[in-house]
Amino acid sequence: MNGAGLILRLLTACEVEEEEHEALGGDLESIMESRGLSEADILAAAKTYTPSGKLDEYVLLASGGHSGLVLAIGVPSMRILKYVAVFSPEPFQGYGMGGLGDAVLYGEGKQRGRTLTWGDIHHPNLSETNGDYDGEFMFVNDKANSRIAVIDLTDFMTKQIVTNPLLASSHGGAIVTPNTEYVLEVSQYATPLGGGFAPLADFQKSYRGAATFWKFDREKGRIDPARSFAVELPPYAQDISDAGKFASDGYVFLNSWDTEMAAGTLGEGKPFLESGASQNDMDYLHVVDLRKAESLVAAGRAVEINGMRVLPLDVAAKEHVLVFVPEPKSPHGCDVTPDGTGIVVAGKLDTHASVYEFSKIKDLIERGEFTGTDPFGVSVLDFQKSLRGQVEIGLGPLHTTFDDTGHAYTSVFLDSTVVRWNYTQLDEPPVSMPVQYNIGHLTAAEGDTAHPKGKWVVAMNKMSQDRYVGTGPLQPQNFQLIDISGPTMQLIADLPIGLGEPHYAQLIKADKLKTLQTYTPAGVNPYTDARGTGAVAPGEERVERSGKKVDVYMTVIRSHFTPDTIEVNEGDEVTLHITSIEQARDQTHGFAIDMYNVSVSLEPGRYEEVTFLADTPGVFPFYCTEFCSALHLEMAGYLLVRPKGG
Ligand code: RUQ
Ligand code: CUA
Repeated sequence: MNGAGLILRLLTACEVEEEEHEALGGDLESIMESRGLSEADILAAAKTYTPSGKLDEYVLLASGGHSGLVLAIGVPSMRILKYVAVFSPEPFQGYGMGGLGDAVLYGEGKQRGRTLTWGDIHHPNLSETNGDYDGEFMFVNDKANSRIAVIDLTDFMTKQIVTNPLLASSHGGAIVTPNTEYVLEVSQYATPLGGGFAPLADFQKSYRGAATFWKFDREKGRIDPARSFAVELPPYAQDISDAGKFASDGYVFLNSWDTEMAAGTLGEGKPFLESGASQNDMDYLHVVDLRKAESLVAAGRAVEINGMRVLPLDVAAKEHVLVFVPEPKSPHGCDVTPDGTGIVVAGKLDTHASVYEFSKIKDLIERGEFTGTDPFGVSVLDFQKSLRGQVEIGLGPLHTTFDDTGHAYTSVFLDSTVVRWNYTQLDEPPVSMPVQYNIGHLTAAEGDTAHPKGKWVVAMNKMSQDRYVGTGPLQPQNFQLIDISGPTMQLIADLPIGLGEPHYAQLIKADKLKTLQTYTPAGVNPYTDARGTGAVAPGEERVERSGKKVDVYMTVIRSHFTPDTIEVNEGDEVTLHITSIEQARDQTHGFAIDMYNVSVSLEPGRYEEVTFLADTPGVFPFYCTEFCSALHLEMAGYLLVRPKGG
C-alpha cells in the first residue's frame, strides 16, 4: 500500500470510530437504547457514579483471602483504592522486598521458625471505641498459619504480626472487644496445642482448640503477647466468633461444627470429615466469660504452653468460663445484634436464623440450670430456653449484618440471596433478593457496630460465573453493592475481585479515617513512628566504611539520589539508609536495584533501610520506580561491586 492509500485507510477507520462515538455520545435516550440500558440501570448508575474528584462516603476494608492482602474500596463508587500488603510480599509498597517491612513479614511473621510468604485473611476487624469503629487500627487473621496482623490506618501499613504459639489454623478472628482491649483468635482445625504429634486415633484425648485473647496496647498500637492468654477448648472445630456488647459485654460467642469429633477417614474407611462432622443435629455455641477467664488467669490458674498462658479446659468447664448452648447443625455465622441483647446463629445445613437471647443465657447460667455436660465436663444449656426465636431464612444461611431500622440481613449460600428480616420482634415476613452467586459474608455500613448506618450492604459472592468477560477458568469473586435504603433492596453495582477469595469486610464512614499525607518531619521510620536511626538531612549524605561493612546515608528528592554512585567490594555487607526529604503530597519515589531483589517505596518523608550482601560483582543500576517527575528516568545511579582482587 502506498502512502496515500495508508492515509486514506486511517481516515476511514477514524470516520467509522467517529460514527460509533456519535451513537454513544448522543442524548440519554439514545445511549440507553444503544447500550440496552433500562431506567433502573440509569438510576443504579446515578447512585454509584462518582465523578472524578468527588470522594466516596464509605470505605470498604475487605479481606483479600489467600492473596494475603487487604483491599480498600470506595463505596458507593466501588473503586479500588489500595491493596494493603499484610502476609504476602508486595513490591508497590516495598513490603518484603529488602526494606524495613522484612522484619515484620519475615521476622515477626515466622511461624515455628519458618518463613512464610502468604496468608489466608478471613476477617478484617476495625478497632472500636464503645462498640463503634474509631478508624485507628485494623486487625486481620491468617487462617492458614494462625497469625494476627495489626494494620495502622494512619498510613494503611502492616505494623505487626503475632504468631499463635498454640494453634495450627485459626478462623474465628480477628474479632475485637468493644473497646479493643482484646483481639480474639479462635482455632479452626483441632491439633495438639503448641504443636507436637499425636495420632488421629487420639483425637478426643490429645487434640484441642483454643480461644486466644490477644491484648492490644492502644498507646503503642501493638499487641502485647506477654499480657495475652488463651482458653482451651474441646476439639469441636470452632468457627467464627463475635464479641458481646452492652449487656453482653465481657462475653464472646463462637460456633463449632464438629462436636462429632470426626477427623476424616483416618485411612481406615471412616467417613470423610464433611459427613462425619454432620451427624449430630446440634453443635455447640460456645459462650465464653472473658472477665472470669481474665481473673482466673490473673489468679494463676493458667498453664503455660510455648510462652502463652492457657486456662485449661477442666478449669474453664468447672468455673463456667465456658458454657455450651446447642445450635442447629454445622453453623457458620455468629453475629451479636447492635444492642448486644441477641446472638444470631445461622447453620449451613439448617434453614433458620436462630436468635439467642443473651439475658436468658445469663439467667440460666446464674441459676445453674443445665441440661447436662459434654464429654469434657462443659455445662450445656437448654436450646429452647436460650432462644429469642427462629426465622425461616432459606437454604444455607451463613452470616448476618444489621442496619439502623431493626433489620438483619443474612447471606444465604445455596439460594444465592440476601434476606432481610426483623431481628427484634421476629415478626415480619423475610424478604429476599437474589445475588450472583453463592454469597459468603455480607456487610452493611458499620453493620456490626453498636450504631449501624444502614444505606448499603455489600454482598461478597464466592462465584461470578457469567457476570464478566472470561479470563480463563480461574474466575474472580464478585462483590455486589445493594441499596437497602428503600422498601425493596436493589442491587446496583458489581466489582470483580481477582486476587484471592475475600471473606469478611467492614464498611466504615470515610471521615472516620484520619490518614497521613506525608511523614513529617522527613525521616520517619513507619514501623516505629519515630525518626529512622540512619535518617539524614540534606548535606549529611555520606558513605561510611568499617572493614567489610558499608553504610550509605542517602537522601532522595526530585529527581536524584544523593549519593548516586556507590562503590563497594565483592563480599561487603551494604546498608542503605534512605531518607525521602520530599514533603509534597503524593510525591512518592521508589528505590530498586538490579538483581538484588530490592524494591522499597519512599513516600514523602519516609525512611527506609536496605541491607544486602554484595556477593555478585558487577555493575548494578539502581533507579526510582515511580514516575515522579519529568526527569524520573534520570533518577538513577550505579552500584559498582568490584570483584575480589579486581
Ligand atoms: S468465612 S463465607 Cu467468615 Cu472464613 Cu464465612
Ligand atoms: Cu523518583 Cu521517579
